[in-house]
Amino acid sequence: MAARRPPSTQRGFTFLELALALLVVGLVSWSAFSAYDVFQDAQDRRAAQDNARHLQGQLRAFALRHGRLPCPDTSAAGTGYENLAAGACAAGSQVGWFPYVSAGLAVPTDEHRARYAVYRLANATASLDADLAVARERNGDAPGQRHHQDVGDLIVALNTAAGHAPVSTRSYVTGDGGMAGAIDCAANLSQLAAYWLVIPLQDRDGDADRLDAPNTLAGPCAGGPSAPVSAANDDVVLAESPALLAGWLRQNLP
Ligand SMILES: [Ca+2]
Ligand SMILES: [Ca+2]
Ligand SMILES: [Ca+2]
Repeated sequence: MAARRPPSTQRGFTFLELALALLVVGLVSWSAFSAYDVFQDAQDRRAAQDNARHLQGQLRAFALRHGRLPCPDTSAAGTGYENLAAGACAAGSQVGWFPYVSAGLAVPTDEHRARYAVYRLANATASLDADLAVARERNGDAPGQRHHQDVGDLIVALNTAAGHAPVSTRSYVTGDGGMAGAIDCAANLSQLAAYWLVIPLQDRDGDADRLDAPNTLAGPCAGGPSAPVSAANDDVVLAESPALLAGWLRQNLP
């Protein structure tokens, strides 16, 4: 007589087991995706920081060559050209896009295209003029002389600006939520900026603008460069005070 097979221990998955298995698979792939997102975001931010430093290098080279800072590109579309009128930075142009084409660069994709502001406070007396976007003779060299309207005159303007208090109508940075005080453009004018650059990356605060609060398309205020990245703001800010920029230019005079 043939041995009777023992009853099979195999059986189908119960509905509960199946549901649990699917849940685990779902959780594993979700966490893999979020880890990938975090990694990708960190990479994007590092690239934007490199990009901002590269723009700073271009801007400083421009200053050495032209005796002024670039004039912003105030076109809505960001075509990459300085907003010049009769060869000089148009009055009132102090915030816009970085003028990539005028500075010899290609216009990057939207997420890497920098907002840019420059400090401009003109004065009828040349030695007191602090319009950093305009080349002007500020220390008495006659036309045709070697130092007529060169970087030395920009340094005079930067030294003048270094003595100004920040005001809400001209380029400045607010705090960082830490040492530099509250991130609040209205209540905390932390430091006057000779210029600032903001690379927007993604729209983190969901206002349909890649820039995130406190950065906006409109005003001369930028968030503190040392503010930590947050869930609501991934913008990369680079700013330089007049004193810092003057010091760098003095050390790198042609
Ligand atoms: Ca001069
Ligand atoms: Ca952003
Ligand atoms: Ca936004």
